[in-house]
Amino acid sequence: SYKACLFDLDGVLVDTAIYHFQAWKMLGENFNYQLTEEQNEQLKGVSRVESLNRILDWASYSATEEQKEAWLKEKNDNYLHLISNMNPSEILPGVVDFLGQIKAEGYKIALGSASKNAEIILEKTGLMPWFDLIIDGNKVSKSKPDPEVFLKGAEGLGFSPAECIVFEDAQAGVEAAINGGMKVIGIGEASVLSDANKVIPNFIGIKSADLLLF
Ligand code: B16
Ligand code: MG
Repeated sequence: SYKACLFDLDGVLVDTAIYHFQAWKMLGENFNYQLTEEQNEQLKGVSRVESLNRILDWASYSATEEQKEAWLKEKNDNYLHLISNMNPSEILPGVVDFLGQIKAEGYKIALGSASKNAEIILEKTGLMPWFDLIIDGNKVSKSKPDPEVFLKGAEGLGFSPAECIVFEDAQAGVEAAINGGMKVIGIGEASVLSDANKVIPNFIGIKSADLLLF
């Protein structure tokens, strides 16, 4: 049975996707490109560098490495400004209740996020104390769907992949968990996350006992 729960951050615990979307849209103004919501969907769980590459590709814009570096910094500055006032009210519904239940049952809890800003967000929302281990974009070299972020989580907690269950909202993240040999619960729509073992819309009403049914 499961010993640990590995949580993605953006889209699972908090909704920072809206801030990433705004920050990328602001950046797109530099090269007259308007990012759509459908495209933003494809950037979920994807690293900052890879996201910029995809956007430049969609815009058919070829930038120098130097220009890309400057734009990565600009996007992150936009993003940091947007998340500067985040607070506990932005934790997604049902999350704190579920974390409390699994903690009480003795499950270990780790973060498995592509974001290099994960710790800032956990601090601002007050989620930090729940975590036994944080694996974020600063600790991995391969982007989801590579399983590195979740394998490091399992290993850091001292469990095998089969003892871990992953919660993910993005297609790339669901694939990462599967590639790592882990069970994965999709958060969102079943049509988008069809490879997940089960999909739930959010954590409202989800009990720690449900882990045994997943
Ligand atoms: P940063 P997750 C991901 O977070 C976001 O979904 C994705 O949109 C973002 O580009 C990526 O983090 C990198 O974030 O620019 O803050 O390093 O879903 O893996 O928690
Ligand atoms: Mg996510």
